[in-house]
Amino acid sequence: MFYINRVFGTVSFFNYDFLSPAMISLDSEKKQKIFNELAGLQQRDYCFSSGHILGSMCTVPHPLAREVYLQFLETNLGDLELCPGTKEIESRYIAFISKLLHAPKTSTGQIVSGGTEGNITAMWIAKQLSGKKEILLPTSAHFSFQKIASLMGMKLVEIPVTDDYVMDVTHLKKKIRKTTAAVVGLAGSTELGTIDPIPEISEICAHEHVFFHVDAAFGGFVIPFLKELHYKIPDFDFRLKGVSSISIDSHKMGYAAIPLGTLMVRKKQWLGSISVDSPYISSEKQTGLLGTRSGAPVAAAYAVAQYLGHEGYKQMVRSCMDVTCYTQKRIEQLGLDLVMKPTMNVIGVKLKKPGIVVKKLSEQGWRVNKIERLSCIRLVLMPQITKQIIDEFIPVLQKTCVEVDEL
Ligand code: 0PR
Repeated sequence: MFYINRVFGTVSFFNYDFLSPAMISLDSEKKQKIFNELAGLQQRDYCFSSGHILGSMCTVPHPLAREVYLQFLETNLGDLELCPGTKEIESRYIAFISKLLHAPKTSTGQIVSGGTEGNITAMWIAKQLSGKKEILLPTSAHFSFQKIASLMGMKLVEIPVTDDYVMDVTHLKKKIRKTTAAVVGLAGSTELGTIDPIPEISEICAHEHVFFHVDAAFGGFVIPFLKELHYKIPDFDFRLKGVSSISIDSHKMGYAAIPLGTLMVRKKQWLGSISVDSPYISSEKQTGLLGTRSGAPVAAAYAVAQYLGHEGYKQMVRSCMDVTCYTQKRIEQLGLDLVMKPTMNVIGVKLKKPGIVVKKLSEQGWRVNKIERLSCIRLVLMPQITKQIIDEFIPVLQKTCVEVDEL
């Protein structure tokens, strides 16, 4: 067994003395048995390449992400001295996200595992900075805030939404108080892909000196490109002075591998409020929730961003919106109603019994989500969904809706 020592460029034998030869030599029979077991179980999973997953906010990772992920499997960004190269990749990826979100020079980013950790980290900072515990958020906010309330003893105050399913700013104004730690706005809601009136909320928060977190887990890789494609949607990024932090997920519309998101904060020093001394690792301080964390998804996402570039993401969003528009038309032709005109590549289809329809579709191999709260099913038109797939899906949806008296 040999390996290339990347630091000194030498080739040496890998010291596997701590394992018996039988444990490391890849006995082909034994390996096959394990693979068979795993493959048997994996067969039960739905896979994105089937085209039948219409309700997930994730997608098939870009082929480059696969290759790079494997190459960085052993890296640990929790110990920066061991991985200065991977740390540099992380910095370059944060610089890419920073540019996408027009973050100012004073800002910095924290790599996180996704939207949940991004929201937790943002609220942790808001609590530390303000010493307060109340979070004002729209009723449409992601359930990760329930975890935040429970973990950090914070209180959630729900702000109602308008008929367009976005935060009602008049209510927000009334609810901001001395005890408010943070306001949360959505740039791409989980249920319908709506965008809250971020510019108005930003102005209110700047005026009241309240921390304003934008949850752009889904919309962060969509809205910048929609704007360039001339869609009329609100601004959502750091160009708005009242925006304090933004979380954005690469494992959703960033076409990268799970798990990866970034939390960008307006001022570098804010991360100090969530840093702890780390006396027995190479860096003096460690920031954020995790200790050991893989560099593999970071390197994979950076590779994808380098490969696709701004234009590549824009093309992807254009194509997702094209398929969304097509899907909307086909659904309306069936005689079903949408909850609202889609803002981005998420569609809510109104149904009387969404749970039953979802179950029946699942039995036929199609995965969509039920949203009982809004009496609808949710379709997410991710990059792997084509018009041909929609052409296959529509007759199945029609037949199912007829069977259960929805049509
Ligand atoms: N914020 C928003 C606006 C989200 O939509 C989500 C997840 C999160 C935060 C939390 O992100 P993580 O799950 O990355 O921590 N929204 C997706 C959803 O609930 C998560 C998801 C993705 C679920 C793919 C299923 C799935 O197949 O739909």
